[in-house]
Amino acid sequence: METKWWHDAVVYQIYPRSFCDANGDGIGDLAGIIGKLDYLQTLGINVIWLSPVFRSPMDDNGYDISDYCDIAPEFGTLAEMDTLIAEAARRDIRIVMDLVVNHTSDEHPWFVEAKKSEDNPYRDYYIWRAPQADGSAPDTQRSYFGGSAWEFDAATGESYFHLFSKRQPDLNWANTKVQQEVHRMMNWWLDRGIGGFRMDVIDLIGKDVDAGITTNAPRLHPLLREMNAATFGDRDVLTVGEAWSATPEIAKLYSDPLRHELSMVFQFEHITITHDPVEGKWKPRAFDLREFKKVITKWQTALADTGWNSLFWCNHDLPRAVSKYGDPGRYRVESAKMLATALHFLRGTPYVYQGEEIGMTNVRFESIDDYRDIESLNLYRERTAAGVSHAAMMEGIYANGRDNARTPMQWDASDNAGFSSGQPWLKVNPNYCEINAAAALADRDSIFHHYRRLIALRKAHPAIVHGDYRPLFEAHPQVFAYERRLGDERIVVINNFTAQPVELELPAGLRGIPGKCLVSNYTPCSELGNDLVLQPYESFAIALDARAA
Ligand code: TEU
Ligand code: CA
Repeated sequence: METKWWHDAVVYQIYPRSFCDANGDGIGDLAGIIGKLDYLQTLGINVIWLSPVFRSPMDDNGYDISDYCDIAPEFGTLAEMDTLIAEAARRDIRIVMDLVVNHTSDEHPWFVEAKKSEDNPYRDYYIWRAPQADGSAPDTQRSYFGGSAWEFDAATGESYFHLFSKRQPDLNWANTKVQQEVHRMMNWWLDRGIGGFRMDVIDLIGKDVDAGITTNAPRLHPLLREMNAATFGDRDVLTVGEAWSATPEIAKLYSDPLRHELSMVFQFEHITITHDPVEGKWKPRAFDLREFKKVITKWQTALADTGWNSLFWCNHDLPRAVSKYGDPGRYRVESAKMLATALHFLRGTPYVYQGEEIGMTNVRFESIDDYRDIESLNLYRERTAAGVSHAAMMEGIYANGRDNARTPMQWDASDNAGFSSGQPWLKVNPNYCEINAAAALADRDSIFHHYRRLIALRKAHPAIVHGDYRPLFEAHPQVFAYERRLGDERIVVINNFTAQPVELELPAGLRGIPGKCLVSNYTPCSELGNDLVLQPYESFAIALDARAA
């Protein structure tokens, strides 16, 4: 497999609204990000995935774009965007933009035109259908944000399709004009020196509503190959597609270099195992380590020779990792470091979501009125109207609501956690006096410096990037362990996922093998003696001594 720059890269995701506010209006902005590039350079990341900063009425915080070639005034200007790209490049950091082309905002000129009449030249940029004879929606497709996926437009007597909010009408990708418009926009940004694209719900763009198919429809991969050929194919950039519906076989279709589609996809199987199969994420399901290990081993093994994995615990739609999979209380530091080690030694490109590197936690706001996420608010209304109790719905939001990830970045212990001198658009998590970047930077033993070490190790050890993956202790209910091997370089990674000590009997092949501790969240680092007693959330990686191994 040809080595690509993003094989040993580590990506840092920024949610601009919540990262850093430079002008005191309570909303994060590009100037705030530029001011923190040195912090990110110290962390050692090479890529910033920037969630949308384009002009938008912010119905879904920017995932509803009204102008793809301009910056939302609350985030800044195109000139500032160029400065961010240049200043990041000076620190060997590339900027990956968020490509949101399954839908636009209903304020995008294309949709404003399309709504004017049935024969408007832009009408077919979107998906319109006549309502049923009884006036009901064309079909029963639901929106992910609640309600029907069809919105009736009285002026033209037809309904338009929207898988997300009704202010996010879906584009009609069967229309070649739409394809060309998007390709033109993508090349416009590539010409400005960006490092690639994260592609929003890309598994939906091939949809065939008449056949009732939304994900993985037949024309999806041909569309991606055409996009590749028309835009980033001959440019050395990173492309990652968000694909909630991906299986390992489908992920290989996207990321097999011989197919000329994408670099990798975000798949979510290790996330949805914590969702109720029927009620979804609003009815949290306990995390089962053995189930998790099966999923990880499946993906590591299936994409061992073809394609490439992305590695992540959280993003702007998901709860905070330490709260979901670790312990946000007594063992917050140990468990956050363990989760980082467990993920960063796997095969694939790791993604760090802003605040993860300092162990930020979920939040429990008193009132539903403190929440801002359209998905949580819509589903709160819909589900409580359908009889779900306020308390049960709040537990769902506390566990899996998206605002958990969107509370302002905690920079220091000053007012508003140093995020803003104004009133933050979303309340700051009250634990910012204890959990903040300034304290983490000052503490050599902090989660921040642990991430720094992991990111540096990925650059120094080819086995972490290209080595084979071999699961260990597969049946163990508390321990997630595996080995990475490349030539005679062998690295063993052992993680206790619980607050209980674990006695571990090492297999013959590992017993007594000397090695060098690469990273550990306990000192001294454990050795591979005969047996091991792991402390709560203990986690370490050892490079085995090749002569002995
Ligand atoms: O997310 C797709 C998606 O399905 C999630 O929105 C949804 O929240 C899911 O329940 C995850 O828990 C992408 C973006 O990441 C998200 O922020 C946007 O809201 C959405 O698409 C629409 O653009
Ligand atoms: Ca601002």
